[in-house]
This record gives sequence, structure tokens and C-alpha cells, in this order.
Amino acid sequence: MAVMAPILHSEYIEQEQYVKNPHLDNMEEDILYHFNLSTKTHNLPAMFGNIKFVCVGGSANRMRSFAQFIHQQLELPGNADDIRDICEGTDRYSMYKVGPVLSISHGMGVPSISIMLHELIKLLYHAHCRDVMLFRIGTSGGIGLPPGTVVITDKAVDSFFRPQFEQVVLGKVITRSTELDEGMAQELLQCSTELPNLPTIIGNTMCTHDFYEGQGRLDGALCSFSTEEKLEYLRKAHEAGIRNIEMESTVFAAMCRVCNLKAAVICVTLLNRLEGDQISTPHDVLVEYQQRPQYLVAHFIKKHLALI
Ligand code: R2B
Ligand code: URA
Repeated sequence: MAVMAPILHSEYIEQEQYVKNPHLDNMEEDILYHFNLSTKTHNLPAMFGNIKFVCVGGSANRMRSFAQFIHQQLELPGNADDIRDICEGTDRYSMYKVGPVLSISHGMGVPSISIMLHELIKLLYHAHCRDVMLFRIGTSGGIGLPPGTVVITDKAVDSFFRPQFEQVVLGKVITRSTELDEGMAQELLQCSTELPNLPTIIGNTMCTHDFYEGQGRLDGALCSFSTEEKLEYLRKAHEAGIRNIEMESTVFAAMCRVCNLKAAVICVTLLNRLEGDQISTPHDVLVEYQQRPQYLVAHFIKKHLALI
């Protein structure tokens, strides 16, 4: 008779606890400085223990609107306008909790989102959260796509088109994989077919450390290349399967992967970079574009909560 190997307690903990830092166990208190929260001053399990979905995005206002939208979509009691910023004691990030959904802003760029993710992942650990899914909902520049297209990231790649994230640690480069959850991406694509006016594709996303020169723009304060060189780079990116460019996906994917958190990146394209660099689309159109990833993720969450 086959004997099943026992599940070691350490393996179980390893899979569920999210953080990957032995030093945390020796700390009497953990201050999540940029959230203005701490394990001593806040009952994190009571505040956050039921979180199942975490949505992150660059702008504080957008993440507040998303929280209000989710409140309405989940038909929760109370007034959506009364949702309060849990991080109101600091203006670094904003955080809103709506039932099992947490909505947090992360600012622009890899360093900003990476600080937020360290504290978020520790928060989920201290709160004993289980089976959490993360979504980055954001904006991007498209390559060869009509503006307003939603791109669900297959691979998050760096400026050399490599599916990896490099972090300098103690003066050495550590390279981490940026693979995202394939099942979540496919499920999100399926959700897009169930909603009106949501042109959506799965493609690779390039993450850069700059909006201007770093994304091959000709309209920054500095530019060291020609129009032809820009277009050649973008065409090569397109050949490598890259369909949009933004500034946070690689570190988001890498940190979630190391910490066993299922994650997806969903960004709307604001312009087609093969046609220009300036974002000249009218404000109301941009606002509608930015709601598209929110609709998609809200639909996904409602399906998971068996509300539709
Ligand atoms: C998309 O938009 C921002 C730059 O405008 C950046 O945070 C990103 O990834
Ligand atoms: N965000 C980016 O990072 N790039 C764009 O072109 C548009 C939004």
C-alpha cells in the first residue's frame, strides 16, 4: 500500500505565510512605517484577516474610486462615500478596505511600489491572511494597439526584453523571475468577453525605470536618439511580444512570485506609441479608459465571490 508522505508543518507554513524573511520572527514589533500601521498599535488580524483580493494602482484618487466602485458592485451596506483612508496618518500611500477587498495606491515606479509591497506582504502575514490574490490595475503606453485596449500581462519584461527583475542587494545583483499566474490571466481574459466595450488582449508588458527616455520618448527634457532609432526599438519590442509599457510590473511580479502570492497585471493603453509620445486624448476619455481594468477586476472578484 502506498504511504503518503506526511505534510511537514514547516512546508505548510512555507506555502502560506507569504513573507520570506527569518529575521521577522525575532522582532517584538513591526512598524509598517509607510502605512502608519504597526503590530503593536493595531490589531492587524482583526483589521485585515478576511482580505482575499488586493488591488494596487499608481494614483491615490483612482484607488479610492476603485474602492467606492467595488463597494457598490458588492452591494455592501453603508455609504461608499464614507470609506476612509486607513493610511490617512501618512501621505505616502492610500489604503481602502471594502469587505474582502483591499485597494492601495503605490505611486510611480519600481522603488515606490517595491516599498509598498514589502509592507503589504508583511501586513498580509501579520494579519494571517490566506489565499490572497493580487492585481495591479494601471495605465500604460500601447505598442501597435488602439488606445483604450486593456492588456493582461503574460510576461513582465525589463528594458532588455528579459522576463526578470534585478535588485541590487549588498552590492550584488539578485535576479528574480517575473512569471505571473497564468490561470488568473486566462480567467481575466474570459471576464473581458463577458463585459461590453472592453477590448482586451494578453501580451507581454515592458517595465522601465523612466517615462521619457526610458520608454523611447522623443518629448522629454533629454533625448539622445533619433525618431528612427525610437521606432526600431519599439518594433523590436513588438516582435518580442511586448504590447504595452509601464513602470512597475517586473518588481510586482517578482515579489509576488517569491512570496507565493497569485498575481496579475492589467493595464489599459492610453496611446499607441508607434503613433506618438504625448498623451493628448481628452480628459474624459482617459478617465473612461482608466475604469476599464477596474471593471474587469470587479467582474473577476464578483465571480469568485459567487455574486454572478
Ligand atoms: C503608468 O503610468 C505611470 C506613468 O505615467 C506609471 O506609474 C505607470 O506604470
Ligand atoms: N504609463 C506609462 O508608463 N507609459 C505610457 O506611455 C503611458 C502611461
